[in-house]
Amino acid sequence: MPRKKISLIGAGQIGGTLAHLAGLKELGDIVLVDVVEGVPQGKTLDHLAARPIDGYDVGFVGTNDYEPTRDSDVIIVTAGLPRKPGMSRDDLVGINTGIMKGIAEKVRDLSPNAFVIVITNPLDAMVYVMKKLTGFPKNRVVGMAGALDSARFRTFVAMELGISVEDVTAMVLGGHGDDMVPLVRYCTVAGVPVSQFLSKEKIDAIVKRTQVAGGEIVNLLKTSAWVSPAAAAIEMAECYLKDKKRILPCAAYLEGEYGIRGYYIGVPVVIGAGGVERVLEVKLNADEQTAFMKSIESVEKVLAEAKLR
Ligand code: TXD
Repeated sequence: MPRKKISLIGAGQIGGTLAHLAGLKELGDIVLVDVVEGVPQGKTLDHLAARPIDGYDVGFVGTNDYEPTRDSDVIIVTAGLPRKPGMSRDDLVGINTGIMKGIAEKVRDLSPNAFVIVITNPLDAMVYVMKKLTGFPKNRVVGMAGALDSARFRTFVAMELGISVEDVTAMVLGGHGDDMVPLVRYCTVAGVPVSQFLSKEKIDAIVKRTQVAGGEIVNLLKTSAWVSPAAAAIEMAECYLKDKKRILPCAAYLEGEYGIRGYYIGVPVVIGAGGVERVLEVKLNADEQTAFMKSIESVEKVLAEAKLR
């Protein structure tokens, strides 16, 4: 069976890490695309030389042109500007929308059957632009945010309890912003509700730290995180390529689910060979519903300000 083709549009911090993780997992041949001459080409040579050491055989191509991306199976988009200290994700909407528009046309024309994972911020708006301008069905355009935010929530619970991250399950819904919704009620430690192990105060502190975890890193690194975002996107790509049918919180296009229509927002979905195969509707109590709707309002505001709707 011929190898799959994974094109990474944007060969920066996250793009380079995507390439490494996809290579290590032998998910397919990898095409790195960037507008900066030399960056995709140089990173490709670096990745090619890592293969003999870790023993994986995939192709890497670095290009400033889109032709090598033709007929990609998966396209992961990180092209755009990351945040600097003091910037909100929403501050990026203007310039990154313009970048998304250019990319969407190439994706539509060259890879009409691709599964597209958008990472670029502001995420819920950029994935909306990608779907709108490619014209792809909703199951083949998805945003990566909830998988990362949920991993951050799990990490902080595990750190607090001094236990393995493998034994913490958690789900963060809503927009990829400071008003995202970590669902405490559904967070478990070895299947047991986290409230049996941590006080409300501790849990509330972890919720807050999860909501601002991206900004915490930006303040330290002076740019966005890249390892964990890349890991989350590769987890999604692997679910698609291997038809794993895992349930992951992703920015999905809703058409009535959760009472929302016509927006991308973070909800639990099943990802398999059909892409976003199903949206799972979990029951929300009054407080969770209020927080979820507040998160939606933030997404609606960004789309309206950018005149995207
Ligand atoms: O959870 C999430 N979704 C977020 C997303 C987590 C972390 C970072 N988040 C966002 O991802 C961040 O705010 C940015 O909008 C993107 C990419 O972050 P990254 O850290 O990878 O940014 P870099 O290192 O600046 O890489 C972006 C690359 C850079 O090399 C540019 O030259 C390139 O994108 N770029 C382009 N490539 C192709 N085509 C076009 N038009 C283009 N414009 C810029």
